[in-house]
Amino acid sequence: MMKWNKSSRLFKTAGRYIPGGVNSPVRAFRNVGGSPLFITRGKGSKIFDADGNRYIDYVASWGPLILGHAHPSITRAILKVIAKGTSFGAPTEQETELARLIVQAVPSIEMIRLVSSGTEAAMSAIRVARGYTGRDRIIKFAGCYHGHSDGLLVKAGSGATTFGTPDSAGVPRDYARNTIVLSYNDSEALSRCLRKDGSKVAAIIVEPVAANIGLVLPEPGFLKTLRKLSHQDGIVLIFDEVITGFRLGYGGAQEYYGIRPDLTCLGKIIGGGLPVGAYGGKREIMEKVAPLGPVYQAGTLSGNPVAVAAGIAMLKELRKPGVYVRLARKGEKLASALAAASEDSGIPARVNNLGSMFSIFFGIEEASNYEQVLKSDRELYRRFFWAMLERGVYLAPSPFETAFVSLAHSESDLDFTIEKIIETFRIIKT
Ligand code: KE4
Repeated sequence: MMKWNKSSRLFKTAGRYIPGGVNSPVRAFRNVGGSPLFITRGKGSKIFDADGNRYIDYVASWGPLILGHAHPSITRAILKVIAKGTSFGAPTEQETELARLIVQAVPSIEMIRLVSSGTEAAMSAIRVARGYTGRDRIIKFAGCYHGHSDGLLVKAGSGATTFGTPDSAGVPRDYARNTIVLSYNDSEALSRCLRKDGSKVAAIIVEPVAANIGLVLPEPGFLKTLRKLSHQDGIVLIFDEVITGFRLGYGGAQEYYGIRPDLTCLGKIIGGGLPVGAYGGKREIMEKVAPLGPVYQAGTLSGNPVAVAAGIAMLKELRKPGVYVRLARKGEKLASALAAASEDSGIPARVNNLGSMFSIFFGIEEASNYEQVLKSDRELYRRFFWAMLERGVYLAPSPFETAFVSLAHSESDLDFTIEKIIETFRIIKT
């Protein structure tokens, strides 16, 4: 049996100085109970906690670690630059190199601004869309999460749903008034809304594959309808690819589904595990961004040389041939094992999988929007989570997150995980 005394002690101490003992709510294990593991190191597909336990990691720092932990090329890239200084507050050649790599990888991006988080990327993209169109309204989809800026914390799907508080305290009422929230995959509701308000809407922001309510895929035609209707009304279509960017393919979800948004938000993977976000897209829109245009956005550590070095190393690894085929095969192998375990054990569950991402929703058959996902059996997920953790498999401590496989997950990691899935389904049934 695993022991977690050291993590519990560390958690108690952390709680004296940091709200909830964590620097981001979802890490607090509130949705699965118990106290979080304090991680001391990671290597490849494994992470190790303060009590010396080892786990196969499917959280991957919530997405960035697509190559696994402490990948040698990333570590080397960081070590190479760090001795030359960590930040200058001045342009560096490497920032242009990372920007160029992203522009080459994502056809809809003609120009891009680097920031330090996905929240900043989404918040800034919205502001540019408003500056470009002169309109105030935005449309988002229930369950989609775009970071914690005020206007987007309206039915956020990630931490907020885990906490059952779709709107956050502290967000002024009139901010939410400009945010219209529709149901993901509901093209009908979207066209009704645009018939009424289309001319007032600056932007539609969407996760092309929703990954903050667990993994929920776009239904055939949904993204195409988004593109067609937004184009008709002169609305800026923003793909929030903070998770799917360089995860689903080197060109992200937009390449996978063949849709060209006007703006794209990126984060996570492009920083190689360090803080990098970005927003970019059509030149005529991005030219509105200061100092070129009137839309202000800034950041002391934007394009930070150390973070950018990690990001460049990451993208150079990901553009190697065969990477995404190998990642998808690993994801599919685990997803089908989960579906088979549900079938064999008679425990109803819906497994969604796309490439190296997957989620399991207990007790429901359909998981194609927020409302359906909320009906899933959280108690059963909690039991599943702990049974897997005790067996050395670290899944997301919330049913409203997505599991990620990395290139570092070996065949034996996958086989071990499948063995534990089968064992766990046997015991959670009781
Ligand atoms: P950050 O500000 O956390 O870098 O990115 C915000 C963000 C924006 N867009 C999407 C689609 C995202 O998924 C996120 C952040 N994702 C969450 C979990 N899925 C990060 C984990 C956390 O909040 O601690």
